[in-house]
Amino acid sequence: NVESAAERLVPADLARWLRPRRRDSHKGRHGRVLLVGGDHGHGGAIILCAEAALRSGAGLVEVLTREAHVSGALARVPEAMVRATPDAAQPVAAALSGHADVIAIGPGLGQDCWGRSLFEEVRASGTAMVLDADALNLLALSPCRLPSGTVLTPHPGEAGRLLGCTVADVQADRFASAAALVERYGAVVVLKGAGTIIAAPGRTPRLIDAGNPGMAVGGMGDLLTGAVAAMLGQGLEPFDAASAAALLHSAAGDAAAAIDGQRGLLPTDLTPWLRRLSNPEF
Ligand code: NPW
Ligand code: AMP
Ligand code: MG
Repeated sequence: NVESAAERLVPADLARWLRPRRRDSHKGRHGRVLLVGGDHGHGGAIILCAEAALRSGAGLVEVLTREAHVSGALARVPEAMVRATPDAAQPVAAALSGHADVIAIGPGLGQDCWGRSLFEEVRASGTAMVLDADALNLLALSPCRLPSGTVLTPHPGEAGRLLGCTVADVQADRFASAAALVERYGAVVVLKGAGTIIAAPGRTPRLIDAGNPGMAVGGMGDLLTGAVAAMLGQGLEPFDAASAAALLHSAAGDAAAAIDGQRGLLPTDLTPWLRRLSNPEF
C-alpha cells in the first residue's frame, strides 16, 4: 500500500539538503523571501513566520502586513524589512523593494477584502508561492490548478476545506488525502499533523514520524510556512524544500520538547533549534 511504499524521513536526512555554505556566498544567494499576512487580530502569525524564515537561513526577509503590526514586527524581528499596505490594498509590487524569489502568504491573512486582494495579487504574480492558513481557505473558495512547484501546507482542517470533506475523512486515510490534494491542485502538499506527509506530482510520498503533540499550539504552523519559504529561497526544488522544512520543523519540536517537556511548548521555543538543526555539520 501507499504508506509502506512511502519514503520515511529521519532528522539525519537534513544533511542531504542542508549543506555547508560556500565561503564566498552572500545574502542574495539565499533567497529574497516575501511573507504576506497578519490581519487585525492575527498579527503574531506573520512575525513568527518571519522569525522562522530567518532562522531557517533565508537571505532577505520582507514582511507585508497591516500598518498596526509594523512597529511590533520591527521590534521583534529587526532583520526583516516590514511594510504595510493601506486598507484598500495597494499593489504588492509597489510595496516591494525589489523582486522576491518566493512569496509565502496566509498566516493570519484573514479572508476579508484586505486578505483577498493580497491573495489575488500574489496568485497572479508568477512568483514561486507557499500557501498556508487563510490563503488555503481562500483557495478552497475558488479552487484552481496552481503553478507546479507551489507548496501548500494544510493542517487537516484546511485539507478538508480544500477537498470539500470533513476532518475525519481527511484523517481516515491521510495518504489518500494528500494524493487527492496533489491531484486537484497540481501542487506540492505538506499534510500536517502527527505523521506529516509530503506529496507531489509524480513523486513517491514522504512521511515524517518526528514531531510531537506539544506542537499542537497556535502559531506552530506559521513557523513551518517561513521555513518552507526559506528552503525555496536557498535553492531547493519544491518537493525537497517542503521536505527539508517539515523535517527541520518536526525535529526542532522534538529537540525543544526534550528540554522542558511538551505541555507549554511555544513556537518561539523552536526558533533556536531551527538554526541549530539547519546546520547539520555543527
Ligand atoms: P476539529 O476541531 O478537530 O474538527 P482553522 P487556525 C482542525 C492564524 N493564527 N488534526 C481542527 O478541526 C492562522 O495563521 C494566528 C486534526 C480545528 O478546529 C490562520 O490565519 C495566530 N484536526 C487563522 O489564525 C496563532 C486539526 O482545524 C481546525 C488539526 C486561523 O487558523 C494561531 C482549526 O483550524 C493561528 O496560527 C490536526 N492536527 N489541526 C497568531 N498568533 O496570530 C487543525 N485541525 O479553523 O483553520 O483555524 O488554524 O487557528
Ligand atoms: P498549525 O495547525 O497550522 O498551527 O500547524 C501545527 C503544526 O504543528 C504542524 O506542523 C503540525 O504537523 C504540528 N503538529 C501539531 N500537532 C502535532 C502532533 N500531535 N504531532 C506532530 N506534529 C504536530
Ligand atoms: Mg496554521
